[in-house]
Amino acid sequence: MMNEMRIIRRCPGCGVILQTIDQQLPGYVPVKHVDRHEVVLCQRCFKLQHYGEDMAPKESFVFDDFYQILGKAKQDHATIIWVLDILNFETTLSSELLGAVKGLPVYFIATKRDLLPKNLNQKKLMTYIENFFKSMQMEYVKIIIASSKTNEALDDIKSMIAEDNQGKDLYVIGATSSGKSSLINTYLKHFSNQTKKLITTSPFPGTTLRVIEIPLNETQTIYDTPGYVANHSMLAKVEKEVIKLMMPKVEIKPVGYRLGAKDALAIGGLARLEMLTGKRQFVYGYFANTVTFQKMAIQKADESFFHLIEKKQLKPISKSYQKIEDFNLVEFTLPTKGRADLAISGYGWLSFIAEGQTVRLLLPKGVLAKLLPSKVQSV
Ligand SMILES: Nc1nc2c(ncn2[C@@H]2O[C@H](COP(=O)(O)OP(=O)(O)O)[C@@H](O)[C@H]2O)c(=O)[nH]1
Ligand SMILES: [Mg+2]
Repeated sequence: MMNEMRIIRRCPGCGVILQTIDQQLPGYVPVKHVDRHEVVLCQRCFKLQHYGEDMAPKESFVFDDFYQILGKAKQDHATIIWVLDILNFETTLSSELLGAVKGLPVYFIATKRDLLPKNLNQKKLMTYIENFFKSMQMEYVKIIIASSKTNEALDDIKSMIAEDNQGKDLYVIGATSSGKSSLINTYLKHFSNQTKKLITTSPFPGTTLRVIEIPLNETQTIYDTPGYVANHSMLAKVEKEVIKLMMPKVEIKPVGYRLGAKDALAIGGLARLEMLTGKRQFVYGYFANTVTFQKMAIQKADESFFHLIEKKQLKPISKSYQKIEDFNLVEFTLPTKGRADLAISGYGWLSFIAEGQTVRLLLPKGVLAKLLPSKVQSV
């Protein structure tokens, strides 16, 4: 009958139109549930609500012989130089990791400052990093904000090595790609080697890892270590060509999108934001300038996102993450006031005005996202 009205049932979780036909398509519910219940969640939302914790990515680190190297550092009563990628350090540290250097003097060098907006208040940035370590109950000697590209804070690093740590060996540690080797190279370029000893690379005692030994004088050596791998980082999940597109090389220009409830935003072909509740606002993305964004409706988000991936209309796109089964949907409740960041490990972060709203991220399986205080935007 032409004028017969049919009630279309939607999932109260995400608004998708429910269907009982194709398990691979959005809105699928087994028919027995539609028949039996008044309110039915689509399978995707059902899984999210019921197995959310099991499916949510967890921190995972690959240490190889990292602890062995730290053991040697302890024997040597060495000084630790812990290099932090200023864009990404929050998701590459854990209490367990930080606990491993207990008893040794630790200097944190937050490098790659040149990649953050220039006009940013340096004092606030320092307070942000200090507060991070306070929240981790981590003690240290000093935090230095630096850049191996612009030589920022090179003098501080030089005097730290020359004065604070006379004669002590220095172990440069940190996550892969945090900038350890670049920092050492920059330092060495401005350091006149006073010894006849050579820079050598050797398998470290008791390990399979190659550590570079750089003699500074007759007694003091810098060790450039391979560090450890944050396996939950986007950097550990995608192919080399994608990493090249994904890692910022020049100052990040934040991109603002006006988003309200029911809006979604593709962040390249590697992530998608979904705003479930809350007032319309400008959400800022801090990603490499090569990453492209596309606004879409949550209701059609799966269709739109994977269509864009298929047509190669987003950047970057990974060969390993092309289908809905390759991704996880995770949910966060933002704080009730101030600003908040949602960091996607190894990729970038989103900055929100926080008002207790619910947001979701579609992420490659195994990639970690973390809710953080605002790093760059003042409250
Ligand atoms: N813009 C910028 N890039 C950096 C800086 N330090 C390191 N990088 C880049 O970050 C990547 C990893 O650096 P690397 O020193 O090899 O890290 P490691 O794995 O910790 O030794 C490389 O592509 C470097 O060019 C920096 O201060 N500024
Ligand atoms: Mg290195």
